[in-house]
Amino acid sequence: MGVSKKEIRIGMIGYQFMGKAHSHAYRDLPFYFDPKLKPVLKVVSGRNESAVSEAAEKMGWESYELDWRKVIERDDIDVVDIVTPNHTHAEIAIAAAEAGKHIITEKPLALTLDEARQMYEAVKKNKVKHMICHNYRFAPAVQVAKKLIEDGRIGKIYHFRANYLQDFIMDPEFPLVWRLKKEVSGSGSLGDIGAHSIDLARFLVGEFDEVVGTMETFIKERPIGEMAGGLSAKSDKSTLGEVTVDDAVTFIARFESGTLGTFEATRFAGGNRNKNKFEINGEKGSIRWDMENMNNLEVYIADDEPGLQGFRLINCTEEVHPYAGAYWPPGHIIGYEHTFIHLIYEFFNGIADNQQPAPNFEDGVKNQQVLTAIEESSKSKRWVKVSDF
Ligand code: 4PW
Repeated sequence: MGVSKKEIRIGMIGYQFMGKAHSHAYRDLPFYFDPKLKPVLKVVSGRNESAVSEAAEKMGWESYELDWRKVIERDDIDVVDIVTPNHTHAEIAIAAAEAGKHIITEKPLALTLDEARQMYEAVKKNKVKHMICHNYRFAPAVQVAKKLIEDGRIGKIYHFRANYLQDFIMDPEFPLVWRLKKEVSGSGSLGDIGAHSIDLARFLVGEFDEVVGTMETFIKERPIGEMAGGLSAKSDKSTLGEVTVDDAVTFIARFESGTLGTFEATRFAGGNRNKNKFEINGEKGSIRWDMENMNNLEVYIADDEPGLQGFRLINCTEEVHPYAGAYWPPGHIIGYEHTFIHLIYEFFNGIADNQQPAPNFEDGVKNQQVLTAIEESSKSKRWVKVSDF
């Protein structure tokens, strides 16, 4: 028997869709990787006792609490994980930081840019480590794209083109869930899925300079209802309420590097369940990625031999591909849930090494500045500088 590893004790606030993804990551992380700290699933919290106790039992949490404040007060908790709707992030994160807990939160960082900044100030002041769950950065193929760019294989980047397309609310009878209420979610497609494209763009291309965009709400009223796991929902269909967020957003951007960006985030792209994709065109080549085929990266290198030019398909499942070697032999693919394992691996190693991993609350604030600029542009119908916010 080796020396036993130092533990890291987690308290998770919330337990639904993202709670399931995070719980799975904590459980599987030590199975595939050798993190510097061993996760212990100490406590999960939620307001509905029968639902939270069932979730605790099913997902392997040692205990549950009915009030998130109790989790933060506990001495046996090192990390607070926030997987609740967006309007609760700031209050929980600031209280957790004041209590000296490290924090991981779902995206977008907060309801507003102002709240996001307060969260970032709180983690800096209390010197705790922090991360935001932009998990798609951690797909091995996206990491390979990053390396190709950093190694100069694509050269100067001219275009970043991203679409994040979903269709789960196209039915007008899909209820008015929290994701469709501005006071709970902050925005609609923009912050829920557009924020991921913004994060991928910042990761791969760099900072945004200015944006111009337009947002639309196609279905203005819906039956009152609740999320019911994943992206499904249930409703009573008798009462209607107003949808106060965007169903779709389209925007273009200029990056500080001179790259031009073209973006679309919508929940009205029928047939596209979770089509999160980007294409990058540079002076020496191009790169394409699509979440629904997340193990593959398409790469075009302009100085390939004439006659053999075109996009090559790289299945990023080999030992040489970031994170992939921890799993299976080449060609044995991984999935959505594994991106969370990689993110949490970096988080725990960062805590152990006293290094701040990314994406973190600073990235969350920068992302939220872009979201705010797009909303402002959609209202004013003009180009908006991201640094104005
Ligand atoms: O990553 C996506 C999200 O940010 C998820 O697949 C679903 O859509 C859940 O929230 C958004």
